[in-house]
Amino acid sequence: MEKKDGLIILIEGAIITALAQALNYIPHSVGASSIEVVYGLVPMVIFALRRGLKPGLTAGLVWGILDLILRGFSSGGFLNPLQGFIEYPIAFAAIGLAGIGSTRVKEKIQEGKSTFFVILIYSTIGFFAKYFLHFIAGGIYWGLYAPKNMNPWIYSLVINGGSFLANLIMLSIILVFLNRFINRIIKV
Ligand code: 218
Repeated sequence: MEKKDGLIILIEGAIITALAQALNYIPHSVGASSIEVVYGLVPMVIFALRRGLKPGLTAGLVWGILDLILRGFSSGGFLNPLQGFIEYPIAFAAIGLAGIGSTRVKEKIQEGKSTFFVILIYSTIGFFAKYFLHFIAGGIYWGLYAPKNMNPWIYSLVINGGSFLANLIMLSIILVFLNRFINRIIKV
């Protein structure tokens, strides 16, 4: 890789991170629940698949720090330093795990085959890692918000498992709309 390529990846990552954060200002809770649809997850996993694991993890990490500063402290998403660390920098970085599928997706593009399911599978890995961390944090720290008599871990499973599924559905729908362009977006 040339020095120039690294700079282009860095700039691309900065633009994707800014876009992902801007999308966080579109209302995204499901009904009155704490289940959330995070539109920025889509550009983030696409970036991870396009540029690979390390850029994906890094962009996620920066997004997490940005969201903590811009929204976390003021929205009540930050409860204490360890919880904040797990649910923002770490959980957001975990989205970048989708990048382990970068080579596989590009092989599919090269073979002229559909990339829909490979993109979905590797995005699922990133989404799952993120919401698994929120699930753990939820069971430990968010039990107070559970309906009376509901076990905190069940509550956390409903909210974070629900968010995980809601985001997978949202991604699938957007992938259908992006069908004609997605390979050109991922191919470098
Ligand atoms: C049950 C429960 N409620 C709330 C949270 C906190 N949480 C969940 C998902 C995503 C984020 C990051 C900001 O979008 C946060 C802080 C939880 N873990 N569990």
